[in-house]
Formats: sequence, structure tokens, C-alpha cells
Amino acid sequence: MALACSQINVELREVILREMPPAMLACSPKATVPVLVFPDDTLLEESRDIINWALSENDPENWMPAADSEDYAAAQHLIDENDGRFKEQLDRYKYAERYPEHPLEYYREQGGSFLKQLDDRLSRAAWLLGERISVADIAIFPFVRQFAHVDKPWFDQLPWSHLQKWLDTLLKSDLFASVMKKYPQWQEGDAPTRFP
Ligand SMILES: N[C@@H](CCC(=O)N[C@@H](CS)C(=O)NCC(=O)O)C(=O)O
Repeated sequence: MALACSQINVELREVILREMPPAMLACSPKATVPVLVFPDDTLLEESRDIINWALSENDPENWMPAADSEDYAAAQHLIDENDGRFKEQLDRYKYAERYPEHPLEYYREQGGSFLKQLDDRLSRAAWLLGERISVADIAIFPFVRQFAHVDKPWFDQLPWSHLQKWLDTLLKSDLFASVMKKYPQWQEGDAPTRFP
């Protein structure tokens, strides 16, 4: 979404997680998506770094707050928590069978404390940093989406209506629809697919 917002066009190689192509593993043994590779082989292996780079190139919607502002500090703090503790809890909830020390309910309960914090913020304003969408919303909502979709009926009955509405608004947005197209799995030798 940040690449689309910043109007930066890249070559897209759609990867199936269970079948990461050797060409990708050779350049990025970390084996997670997304990865952005520059013509000089520089790599960005964290979605957050890709967002930051795209918005530093072009930020027509002012998603990134000024570096010395309170909003910037709040965004960084929220994204740190998301990419750190919450992502760990999310992965344990999504793949609970790989972490048999605790039942699935334990992991989702743990993830709930971050979600409650988001709902508190969203009870005060439409977006995480206030009345305008920002990098915090864009960087965090895909992970909330994953959490919600492990058991959508369970997520929908939680008492966090602001969070549910926020997620729903983002999922129904034109920008989300414009980037979530289905692409065929990339194969060595394919003609380049442009994105967005
Ligand atoms: N902190 C990383 C997380 C990347 C990540 O965990 N991506 C998942 C897909 S959402 C992945 O590639 N998992 C590898 C796998 O499931 O094999 C980022 O935001 O870029």
C-alpha cells in the first residue's frame, strides 16, 4: 500500500510461502516476504523498511509524521510493539500446533492486550494517530487482519468495536483492493509483472 501510495512502480514476483524459489532464498535467506531488491542488489527485508523507503521517496498523502513530532514517536512505538511482541504472539496463535507448550487460546489472549491498546486509541479518533490515516495504520493493520482471520467469528464477538470498524474500513478501501489482486506464482524466466 505504501508503494502504491508513493506511486513507486516495482517488478513483482509472487511467492508461495511453502515453495520459496531458490532465487529468492539465495538473495534473502531470512525467507520471509516481502523483500525488495534494488538494481545494485541492496535488500530491504522488512515491510517496515520498505514502507519507510517508499514514503521517504514520495509521500503525497502525508502518511509519515515529521521526524521530531509526538505523532512520529507514537507511530514508531506502536510499530515496534506490532513487529515485536504482537507479531510473535500472532505467529504462535496462527501456528499454535507448532508451539504445543500452550493451547491456542493462550496465545490469542496474549495478542489481545495489543489489540485492546489499539481499540482504546481508536475509541478516541478514527485512525491510530488521530483524524487522518498514517503510516501507523498501514504498517499495523495487515497483522491485525491476519489475527482476525484465524477465527473471524471469535474476533467479531470481541468487545472492541472501534478496532473492528477500523479493520473493516481498511479492508474495504479502494487502496487495499487495488493492491490485493491475485498474481500468478513467479517462475524463473517469466516476463516482468509490474506493481502496482
Ligand atoms: N517483520 C517481517 C515479517 C515478515 C513475515 O513474517 N512474513 C510472513 C508472511 S506474512 C512470512 O514470510 N512467513 C514465512 C513462512 O510462513 O514461511 C515484515 O514485516 O516484513
